[in-house]
Amino acid sequence: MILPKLYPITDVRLSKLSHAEQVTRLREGGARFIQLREKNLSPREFCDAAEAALDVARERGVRLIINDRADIALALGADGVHLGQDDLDPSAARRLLGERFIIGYSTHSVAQAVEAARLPLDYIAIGPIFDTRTKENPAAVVGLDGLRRVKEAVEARGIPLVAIGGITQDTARAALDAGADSVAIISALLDAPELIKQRTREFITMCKG
Ligand code: TZP
Ligand code: MG
Repeated sequence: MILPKLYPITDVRLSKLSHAEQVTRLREGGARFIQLREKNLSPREFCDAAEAALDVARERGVRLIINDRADIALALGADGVHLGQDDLDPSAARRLLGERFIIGYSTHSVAQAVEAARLPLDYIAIGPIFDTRTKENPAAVVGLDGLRRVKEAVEARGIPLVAIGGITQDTARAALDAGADSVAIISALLDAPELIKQRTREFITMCKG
């Protein structure tokens, strides 16, 4: 699977916008692959919000990944699910979803990434690369050196690597140069809602260079 270099993730509290509105603005800026991340709504509420966002995504040619919830991804026919270390086991998610769905998986160390390389995944995320205030109780910072080590460890498997955590316009290039195939970003895209489109464009331009 080819991942776009920019992988935005939604955050309703930070942006003060619905998931659908965030997808709209991110798409206007050029994003084509977006994760819906929701840590505050009930599963039922998240499913409703995701359905509305998926309508926007389908209309505009965006692939949508659902954070945490394979059941919601399956029920809505989203493009995939992103699982953490405590979510449904990726092999179980693959049995549930089949080959058509994208499955991504969060890792926080070289050891976890090596373990992940054996699983039926479409991409592996590693982070936090830098300090982040967006995630509650983040694991220890991995750093660019850690990212390089993870790349070396999983390279032979040929699986795309997503860097996440504290990445900004100043550091996205370094993360890509250290081996990330894509950078996943929340606050540097969303903390000023009126700038989402512009910042998305800027990130995409920078990631090309
Ligand atoms: N997983 C590791 S760090 C992180 C997640 C979800 C938060 C990323 O947000 P930001 O604002 O880009 O640091
Ligand atoms: Mg999770």
